[in-house]
Amino acid sequence: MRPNKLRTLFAQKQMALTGWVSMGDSLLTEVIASCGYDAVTVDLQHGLFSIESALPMLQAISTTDAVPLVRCCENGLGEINKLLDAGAYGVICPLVNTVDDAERFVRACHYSPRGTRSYGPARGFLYGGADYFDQANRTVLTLAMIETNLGFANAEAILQVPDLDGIFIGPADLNIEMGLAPDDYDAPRLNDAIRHLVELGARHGKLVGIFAGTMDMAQRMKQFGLDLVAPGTDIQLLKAEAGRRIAALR
Ligand code: 3PY
Ligand code: MG
Repeated sequence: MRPNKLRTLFAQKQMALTGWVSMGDSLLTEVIASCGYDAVTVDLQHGLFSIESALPMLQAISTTDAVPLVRCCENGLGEINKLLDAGAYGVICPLVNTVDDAERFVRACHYSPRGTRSYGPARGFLYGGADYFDQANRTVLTLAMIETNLGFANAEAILQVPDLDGIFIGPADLNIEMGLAPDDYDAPRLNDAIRHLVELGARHGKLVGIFAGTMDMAQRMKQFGLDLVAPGTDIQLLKAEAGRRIAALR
């Protein structure tokens, strides 16, 4: 099976960068994927498109070397199975609050006996290779989002769920839960919480990723030692650069 390059980077303790596509368009996804990211995440939670659009987006990513990741819209076997069958090499699951949530997520991503993933890797074979079934459990990455007070309180236990590769921090939702503005990415409480989660990840030998809403935050996350950083969505990148060019020419 085609190796998961993210696993290689993580083994070498190198921070990986993921693009984040939420516009549901395969050409735009191909543009993002060709920019040099280590991975590209197709966001089915907040992306305004349905699962049918995820397939051409994953196909667009695989015209490049970027690893195809998805954020599922919820912790459900059906959608997660379809996305893996479509060739996703990693799943970021939103709103994982308890060990039970994390266990359900890990089971959805793994074939028996570890999990309940059903067999039918239609495009998994094409992207992954003929030995997909033998290697899939070891290849696909599972990242549980910590983005609520409850998830934060349970993070250490969640990190110890077997075969969960790590956590992915949702700073906007975590801010809201802490009574802060979603985009208050410089808030000391948020940054203390992130540092604490990074320490927990290191203690348990698990990965810690994050969405970074600003470049300042992305730089800070690099200093904090995050394993995986998403430095903005496709929409944020377009808006920022269009705004910058317009302002420069006015
Ligand atoms: C959050 O910040 O809550 C996220 O889910 C990032 O996409
Ligand atoms: Mg969120």
